[in-house]
Amino acid sequence: MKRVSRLLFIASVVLCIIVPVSLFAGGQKEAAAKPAQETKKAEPFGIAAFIPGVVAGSPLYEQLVAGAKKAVAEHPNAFLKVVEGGFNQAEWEEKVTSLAATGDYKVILTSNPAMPYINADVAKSFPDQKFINVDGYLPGNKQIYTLLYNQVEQGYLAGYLGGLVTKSKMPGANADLKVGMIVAQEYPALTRMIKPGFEKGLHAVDPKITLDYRIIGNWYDANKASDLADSMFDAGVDVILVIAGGANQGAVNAARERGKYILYFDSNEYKTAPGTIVGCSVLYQEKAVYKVVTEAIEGRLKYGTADIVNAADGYVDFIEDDPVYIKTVSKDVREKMSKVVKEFRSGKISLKVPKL
Ligand code: RBF
Repeated sequence: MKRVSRLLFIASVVLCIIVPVSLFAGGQKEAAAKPAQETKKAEPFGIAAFIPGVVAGSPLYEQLVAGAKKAVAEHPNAFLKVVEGGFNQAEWEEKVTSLAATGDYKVILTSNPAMPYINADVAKSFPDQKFINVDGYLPGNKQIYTLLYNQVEQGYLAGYLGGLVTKSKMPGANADLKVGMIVAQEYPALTRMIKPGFEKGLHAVDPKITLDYRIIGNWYDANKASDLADSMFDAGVDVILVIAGGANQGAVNAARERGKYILYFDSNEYKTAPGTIVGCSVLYQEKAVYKVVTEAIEGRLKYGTADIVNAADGYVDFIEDDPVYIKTVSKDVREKMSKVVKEFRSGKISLKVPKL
């Protein structure tokens, strides 16, 4: 018995040595057979899209995800993870830090004007981490690329249409010359670019137009947006610009019920409330994200740069060819609007971006 078990032991030791060695040799042979293919394969390029809020209902975040997905789909070595940071802004830095700490992502991609400062803080602890921050501005940080839209022009385009609508004979318009604006919260891009641009557009139509301006206090409370819109309509407002992410829907519903009008910002949303949304003053963030993410994956993006793009560059625009717009807005208004839109697109009119 003893001999048998000794033999079995020796046999298993021999097997243990021979089998893996032959497998290893086979593996080596396979590897040696396709070295060209191995070297051609690009390094994995991970992108974490950090959404400061939630994607659904926030036009620029929806566009960011769409643009990043498109760029990633064209590069087999790239992959994308979308992380929603939620509405507690105090938690964003910790969440971005956790993403950087994984070391899994070559780039952290994000969007809004508050994020460059958070990214810059996180960058100090992770010197190899790169950041792309669209809808933001921070020049001179070697780890961060930012792209700012000229929102003075975007605001002006919304304001010009708002002014034309409030002065028009369209069924929801009255004689009061009062236009509204509902925002989620205040921040420099809003108070120094968007709001002054909007007022400039209104006053280019008629200096007597007054602005009824209200703040919700967060980016999700659709009920509060609806209450604010109702009280503004009661006060004689007939058209409201909304910049409140997920809360926008409350104002849109209130306007629909009262036969009044909404100006939408950032994305083409005419079809979501035909007859109610009278103007969409947009940013082509999907196109911008697609471009810069492609450059990042291909190693061509210049970190440390802060670009600013406007209507003449093709990133700020007003949607005037949508059938819903053409059906909703009277011809005289559309013709006057079209003249101004063309002047922005050609660069004949351009507005300066202030210091933020
Ligand atoms: N826009 C949204 O649509 N949804 C959001 O949740 C949202 N959160 C923001 C939080 C902060 C701190 C800041 C500064 C901006 C936020 N924005 C949000 C606004 C967005 O960046 C942009 O200014 C507006 O969409 C107008 O273009």
